[in-house]
Amino acid sequence: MKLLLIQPTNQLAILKSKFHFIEKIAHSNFLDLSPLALCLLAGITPPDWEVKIVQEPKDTIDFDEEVDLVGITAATHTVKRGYEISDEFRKRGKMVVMGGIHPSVMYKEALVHCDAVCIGEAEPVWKDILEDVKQGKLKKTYRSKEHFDLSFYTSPRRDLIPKRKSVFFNVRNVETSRGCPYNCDFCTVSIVHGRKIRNRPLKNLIPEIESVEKKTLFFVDNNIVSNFQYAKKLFREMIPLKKKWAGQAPIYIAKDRELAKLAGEAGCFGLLIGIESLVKEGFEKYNKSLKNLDELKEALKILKDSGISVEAHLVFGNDFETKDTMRESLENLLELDFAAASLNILVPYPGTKLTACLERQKRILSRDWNYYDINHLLFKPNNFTCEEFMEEMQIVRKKFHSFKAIYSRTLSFSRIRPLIALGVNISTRTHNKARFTLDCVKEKNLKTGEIW
Ligand code: B12
Repeated sequence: MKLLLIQPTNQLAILKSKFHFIEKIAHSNFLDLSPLALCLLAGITPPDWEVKIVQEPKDTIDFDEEVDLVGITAATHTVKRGYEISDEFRKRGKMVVMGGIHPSVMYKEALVHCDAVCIGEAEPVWKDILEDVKQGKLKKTYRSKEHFDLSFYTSPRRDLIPKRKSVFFNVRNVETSRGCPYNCDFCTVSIVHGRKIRNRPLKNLIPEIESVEKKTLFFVDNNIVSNFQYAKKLFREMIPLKKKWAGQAPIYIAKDRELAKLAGEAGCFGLLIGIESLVKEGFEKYNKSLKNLDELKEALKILKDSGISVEAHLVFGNDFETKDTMRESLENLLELDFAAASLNILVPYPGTKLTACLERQKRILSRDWNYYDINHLLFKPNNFTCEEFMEEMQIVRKKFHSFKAIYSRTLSFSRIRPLIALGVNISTRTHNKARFTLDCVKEKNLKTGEIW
């Protein structure tokens, strides 16, 4: 039996990279991240199945390939391409199962395009799906009652990732935990992975880390230090492995200096940290543990002294947002010692409380999932017209990514992998330029009538 596993890309990204030279290079050569969900599926697939992994846009799909089952993973911004791929295979009589965060939340929509949807984690149901394919009695949906017990975690088949020469940053994704206890109104993570944190036993995780052939890892956990004691043990055991890694953590990691120091010693060179907002209204809304600039400055210094640079993730567009809060956020951002920043527009992902609220208020402007990529405005903002908000967003992004600002950040991080800081900043600057449009609003497919 033959199984083809596919990670689609975003359709707008394909389009942009056709016209934008640097986008094209960035897409194909800047970063090579392993498709963890697909490697995991391959790892739990019985040996009588031959498995192939295709990762867009680096690999090309052969729709005429002889396969018994196609599996497609998708987030919201990649799901339209996922549906397109699924439709193509089904036209040729192939069976398709979809999974991942978007099909899990929107399984009825997904079932218009595929034969079955795996709602939530695959591990508890994957063997049933394959068995049902063999028997010719695939069900429409598969959903496990319980979350997967991570002590039974099987190593992902990273050997199936096609060999590619990535110019700059060749990374393998690893996970140490699943679940998120917070139930943020804009986030979908707990819908798939649950609200209870589950950590992998170290005796199962450390040999996997050791076996990864690449030196650089990315820990995909929502929070690599969700359990301080576990994280300290993990970092101590990682020191002799001499890996380099980045991951995601809250800023309060710096509250425990020993933890921050151990992370650095274990090879951490970068953390993506959800700062969300840098104004008083935002600190309150997101209930952040560090509530003023001085505390943040101190935390960033502790991390830098431990050899860790921080990419700040901020969200703009909340109802409290005004021109003044956006400018103040920018000023504060420039004052703080971040190596990089992702300046995102709030996205009303399906299944979230935020979306339910905006829907009630009839403020959603587009349900074209291609635009659900943090670069597009998808709802009517509170204190702005769409144009005003986007103009302000341009100013914030442009100023943060001016060449002068990038140069001084790279200098500031000259002791911590400065080329990565430079690469990330240049690539974000390029993405911002290439992807920034009001197209989705102009489509007016779900206009509110108030703005246009
Ligand atoms: C690591 C990560 C990243 C990394 C790496 C992404 C990558 N391409 O590898 C980075 C930092 C680069 C990143 C970037 C972005 N990300 Co991101 N990311 C994550 C994160 C934290 C973990 C993803 C992961 O690998 N999980 C581990 C795997 C094993 O879990 P899984 O994918 O859910 O798979 C399981 C099941 O869903 C199921 N399954 C999945 N696929 C399939 C397929 C089949 C056939 C079957 C049967 C089952 C199945 O089985 C798996 C095993 O149980 C998630 C949050 C989360 N915890 O899920 C956000 C998340 C996926 N990202 C998100 C977003 C929005 C983005 C960005 C658009 C914006 C941003 N934050 O900068 C970019 C887009 C980048 C891109 N081009 O893809 C959103 C997506 C929301 C949505 N509804 O679509 C999430 C959910 C975060 C959030 N808070 O909302 N991301």
